Amino acid sequence: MKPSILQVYFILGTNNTEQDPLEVLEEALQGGVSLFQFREKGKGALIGEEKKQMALKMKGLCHQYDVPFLINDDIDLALEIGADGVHVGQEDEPFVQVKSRCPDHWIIGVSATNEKEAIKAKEDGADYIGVGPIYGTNTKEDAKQPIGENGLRNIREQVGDLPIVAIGGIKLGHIFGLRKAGADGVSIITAISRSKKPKEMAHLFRKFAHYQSN
Ligand code: TZP
Ligand code: MG
Repeated sequence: MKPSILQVYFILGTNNTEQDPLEVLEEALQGGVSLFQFREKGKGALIGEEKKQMALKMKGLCHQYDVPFLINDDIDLALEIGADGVHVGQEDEPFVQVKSRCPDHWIIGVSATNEKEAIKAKEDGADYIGVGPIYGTNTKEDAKQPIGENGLRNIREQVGDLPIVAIGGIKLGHIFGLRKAGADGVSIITAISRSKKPKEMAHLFRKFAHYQSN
């Protein structure tokens, strides 16, 4: 996997926005996000057929813009609808088991909050790790203590060139520091999903991320 695909990694569930989630996603895609994850959990989350239909529509949109479509946790759904990969947390199905069920070409990511989890993810063959929460976040109810840019830097030192995306409370102004601390990109929910202008916001993220990579 090319690390640059992580530059602007947008994540969205239907309860992360007051607007129509499909409109928010389309705007984010127009703005230039590089990777997308459907993360449907928490209050009012869609389940069953409704979740599947939403996933199918989101996949369709992502593919119109040539952006890979990943699903959080739900490997069965990802297999059923032909997603491009999955992202799993530390509390989900063991990674090695997840990997054995997924097609070889899939992008498979794992969350890591500390060096031990990051090293294990690398050994197990993760394509990338989502490192965080870096800053405080209201989006994830069971989020751990923020690890800051120092926590990210320590993890980068341990995992060599394993692709890393930073996550948790990230705003535009954080990109420079996060790239410097070793992130290949930033993963964002709120800064785009609750923006009044998701397209413009996504575009700014892309512009900053791109600039930082040169
Ligand atoms: N994992 C760690 S923090 C987080 C997840 C899914 C939430 C990130 O959302 P936001 O709104 O960008 O802080
Ligand atoms: Mg999970």
